[in-house]
Amino acid sequence: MSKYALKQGVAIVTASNPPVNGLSRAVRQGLVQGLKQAQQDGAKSVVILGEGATFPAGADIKEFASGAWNDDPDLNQVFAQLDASDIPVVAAIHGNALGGGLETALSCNYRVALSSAKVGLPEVHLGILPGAGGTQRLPRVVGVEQALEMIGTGKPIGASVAHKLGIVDEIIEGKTADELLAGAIKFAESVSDKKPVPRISERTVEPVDDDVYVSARVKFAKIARGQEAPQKIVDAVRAAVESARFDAGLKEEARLFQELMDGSQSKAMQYMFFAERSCNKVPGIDSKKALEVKHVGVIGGGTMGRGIAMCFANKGIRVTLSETSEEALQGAKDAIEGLYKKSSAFRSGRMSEADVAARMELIEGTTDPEYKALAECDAVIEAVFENLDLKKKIFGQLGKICKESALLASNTSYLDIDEIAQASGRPEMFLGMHFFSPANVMPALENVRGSASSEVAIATAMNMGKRIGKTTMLAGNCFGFIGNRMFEPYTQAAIGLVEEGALPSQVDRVLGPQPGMFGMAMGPLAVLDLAGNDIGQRIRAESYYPHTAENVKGARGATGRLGQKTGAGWYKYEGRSASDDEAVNKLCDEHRENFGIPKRSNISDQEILERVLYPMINEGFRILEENIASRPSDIDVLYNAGYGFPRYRGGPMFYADLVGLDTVRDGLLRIHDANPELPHWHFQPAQLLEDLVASRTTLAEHWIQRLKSAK
Ligand code: 3H9
Repeated sequence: MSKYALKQGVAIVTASNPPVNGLSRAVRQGLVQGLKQAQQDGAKSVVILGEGATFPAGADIKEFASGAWNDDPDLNQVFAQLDASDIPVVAAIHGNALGGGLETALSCNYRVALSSAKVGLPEVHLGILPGAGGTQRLPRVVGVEQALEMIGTGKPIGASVAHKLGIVDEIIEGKTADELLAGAIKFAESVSDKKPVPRISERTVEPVDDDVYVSARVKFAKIARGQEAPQKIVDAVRAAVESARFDAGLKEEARLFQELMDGSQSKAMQYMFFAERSCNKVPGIDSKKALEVKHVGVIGGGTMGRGIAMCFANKGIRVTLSETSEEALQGAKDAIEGLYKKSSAFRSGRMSEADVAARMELIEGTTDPEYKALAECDAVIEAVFENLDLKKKIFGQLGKICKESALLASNTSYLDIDEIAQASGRPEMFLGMHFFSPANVMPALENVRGSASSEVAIATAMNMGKRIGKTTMLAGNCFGFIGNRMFEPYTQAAIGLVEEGALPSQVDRVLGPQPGMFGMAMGPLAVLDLAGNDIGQRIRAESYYPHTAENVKGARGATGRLGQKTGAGWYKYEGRSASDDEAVNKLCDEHRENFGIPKRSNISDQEILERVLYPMINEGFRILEENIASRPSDIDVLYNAGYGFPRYRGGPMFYADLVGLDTVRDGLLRIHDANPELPHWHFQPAQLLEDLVASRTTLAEHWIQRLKSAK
């Protein structure tokens, strides 16, 4: 809804829809009514603002799924009325004027803002374009090039930049919403007699060379691989220049907007928007129970430990890094400093020498084998290599030395959390915290609850993830937890295809980021080479996964070729550039001969896609059956943030609904029938998948029902 008041002859219309004043139908109606009331009251000008902390941050995204975003009055109808107003309308911006919010402001005659405010058109991150005049009005203010940059990247800008660009007419001194309103009323009074009222829709756009559109297309294809919205944004902005009239441009924008709204990419990205915001909120866990963490111990200064230490130092949290010798400790610290200085933040000047020094000062060191320096830490994260006995020994000692309230966490990516927890002697304060390599860069954090982990421990670990800016979700304890357990059948299937005769580059091309392909950030075999093929072998040897025996077959082909670090794995490497290697083909020939596997030359892209993705999805269903993940959306968020699953496909579980659960189930059975030697477990449909196919229910519908009946 919106609120209305009249002060000193100025009508004040306040959009009110917490938490971000999204432009729901009620808010849209309120804006229209407010304008009408202002006319009836003979107001000399109108100020529009948002209640609480922000100007409207866009259309109410919750209305997209139901279609209510389109109900009368829709945003274009509201903006047509704003545009037609003879009384000057001033948008008073604080917080975030994003998407439909900025479009509201651009439909007003003037815009004022607090200096702390941000404005932007981020619709591209939802798989759509600004559909209420943003692609037509913004170029009329800032020119085509700047508009393409803002709309195509979706990055908001600060009020002072917006002022320089002419989006904001005046910056209001002050910090609070009250100061903004007072300044806006003053501004509104100063323009109330100015005639004619300025309208952005009446401005013209300066044409630009074709090159500008071409280079925008090339840039967006690179930074938003596989996404349709950025390319349509270029079309829409071009329409602002080439349409004979403003109305005609708006019509073209609406057409392109609807095409995107109807497509699967926008549905996936809107789903991800809410999934990313809910994954940190664990059902049944009260986040207020989180303990404060001011000092973190990190055990192990290898690649993972260094990255983890950096995550905390970046947020001003004190770290004590434990290594086995002074030399190793110094090596780790030097490496961390080197990483800071190689970072784009440092190279671009956003991080100064002094910033690096301040972070390095927060990272202390210890080489004491009894970890006495960690006794007062609020949390200790172990990041040594994957060896169960070593981890048990470390936590046995930490259990003796650390203060009682300390959270103890292992960064293991596969091992049994309960077994390590028991060794600590305080399993209720123990959790897995699975960071992804490199931990200072990768956005995902998979926390893993043990059978005894307390609510306090879980809330503390989830809160730590939030504080260090990670997309954090909670998994249950099993081999590989959510992420690596699903990754196992995925990579095994990729290896199996190579054994049968596909080239590694063929498999990776089908799954990978090239135009028109599936869109994973990297193909599975390239990932294995990056991680090191030895790691997977060792993990399988140590694992308690009940189906390991079936899996090992595939890994043999590349024995001795450890990946990028040795210059050869599934590919041969010159620097980082990979190419297919005759030696791998030979190894596979020998392997086929030894195991009597016939060589195939007709493996299609579609077969590759199904054989690699469906067993991964199937494992996701088992993970849900076993309550290892509490929601399908947690799996999807983890797969995007940790494994490079394309966000515009919504994650493996969303993707399963998209292709149809019956298609996935039938595909699994078909593959298994055609290849009976493949691991049965990977291709036997999970019970939950079978049940949903039988009841003709999507996974999303099933989960909504499940949540309702749990209430
Ligand atoms: C659009 O405008 C289309 C038009 O061009 C054309 C239409 C025809 N609607 O992110 P946070 C919720 S498309 C509904 O954690 P922060 C969010 O789910 C829109 N709900 O806070 C969360 O709920 P909960 C273009 C929304 O402080 C809560 O608010 N605009 C919306 O870190 C807090 O969110 C955008 O794409 C919304 N528009 O960041 C802006 N926005 O507490 C999207 C947020 O239940 N929003 N919620 O989990 C953002 O970028 C950030 O939320 C913002 C605040 C920067 C505003």
